[in-house]
Amino acid sequence: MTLNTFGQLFRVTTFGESHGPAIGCVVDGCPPGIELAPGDFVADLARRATGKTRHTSARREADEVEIVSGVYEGRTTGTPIALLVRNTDARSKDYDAIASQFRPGHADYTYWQKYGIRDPRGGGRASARETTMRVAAAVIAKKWLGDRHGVQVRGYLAQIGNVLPRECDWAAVESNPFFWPDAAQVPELESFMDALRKSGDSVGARVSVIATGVPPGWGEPVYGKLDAEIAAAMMSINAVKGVEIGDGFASVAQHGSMHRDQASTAGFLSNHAGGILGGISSGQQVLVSAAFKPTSSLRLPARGLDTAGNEVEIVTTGRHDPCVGIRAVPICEAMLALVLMDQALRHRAQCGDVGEVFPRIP
Ligand code: EPS
Repeated sequence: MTLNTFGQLFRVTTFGESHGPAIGCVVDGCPPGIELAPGDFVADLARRATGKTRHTSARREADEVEIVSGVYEGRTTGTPIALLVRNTDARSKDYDAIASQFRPGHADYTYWQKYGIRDPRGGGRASARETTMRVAAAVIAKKWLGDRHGVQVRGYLAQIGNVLPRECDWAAVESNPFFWPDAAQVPELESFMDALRKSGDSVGARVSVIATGVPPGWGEPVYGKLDAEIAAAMMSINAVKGVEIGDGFASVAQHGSMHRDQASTAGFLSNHAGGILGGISSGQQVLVSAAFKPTSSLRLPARGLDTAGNEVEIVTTGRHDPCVGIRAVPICEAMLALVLMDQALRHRAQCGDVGEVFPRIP
C-alpha cells in the first residue's frame, strides 16, 4: 500500500490490521500547546466501538489509547503524535474457513488480485477496525476546531434500510444505540434489527454529518476543494458507496431558481449547497451524507470462488455487524473534522493576513 496518509498540513497516517498486535496512527503537523490526555479519546472511541449493544459485532475491544509521542506534560509539542491501540479480542479461528475463499461483495478478492497475498484474519487492513485510529486522530482535530474556531461536528443515522426518521431531534441522537434522531422510533428499529440479525442478512444505511461554525474561506480551489476532499475522506471509509454535499443527487431534479441559496442582511435563506460554493466554505453549515452498503460477511450461503478457482458455497461465521452504518456516525464525524482541520491550517498558512472581508453574510 503506498498511501496510508490523509491530509496536507494536518497529516494522519494509520497502520495496523484487525487481528495484528495493534493498530495506530501518526499525526503530523498538529499545532503545539493543545491539551491532550488518554482520557480524551474514551468517549468517541466508545461511540464507535463494537460489543456495546446486540445490534453491532460482539467483539469486545479495550480500545485504550497509548500516547507514545508528541505530548509533554499534557500538551502537544508540535512533534509527531503517535497513538497506539492494542488489539485485545481478536478471534482469528473464525476466519479459518474463509481464508481460502473470497466473500462476495468483500475486498477479499480485490486485495488478492492486487497483492497476491492477504491477511484474511478479520479482513486485515480492510476491516472497520482501522477506523478506530481515524476517530482517535479526529479527537485532536475536534478539540482544536472547537477551541480555536467554535466549530462543532456531529452526525446522526439518517436512514437504515427503508426506514427514515420522522423527527430530527439532536437530543435523541446520543441516547439510543442507533444515533437515531427520533426517540419514538427506536423500538421499531430494535425489532427491525433483531429480525435482520436472526435472518442472517445485513442492510445499508445513510449517515448525515453537519459542521457548524465553519467560517467562510476554508477550501482550496481547484484541486483542493473542500467538498472534493470531504467526498474523498468519506469514500475512504470502508463500505461507503456514495457521498452527498448539501442536496447532493436531489440537485439533479431541481431548477436553479430553487437551488440557489439567496441571501439577506439576516443571512442565507436556504442551504441547498451544503455550505460550500466553488470548493470554499460559505459560512453556512457544512452538510454531508454518506451511503453505507450492506456488509458482506453473511452466514447466508452464497456462490463464489476459492483461491484454487473452484466454485464453492461461502458462509461467513464469527462476529459481524448487520449494519455497519450504525457505528459509522463517529467515523463520518471524524473524517469531516480531519478535513476541516487540515483546510483551516492551510487557509491560515496562505490567507492568514486577509482577515475578515466585508460584507459577511451572517
Ligand atoms: C469486522 C469484523 C468484526 C468486527 C470488526 C470489523 O471483527 P472480528 O471478525 O475480528 O470479530 O468486530 O470491527 C472491529 C473490531 C472494530 O473495532 O470496528 C470487519 O469484517 O470489518
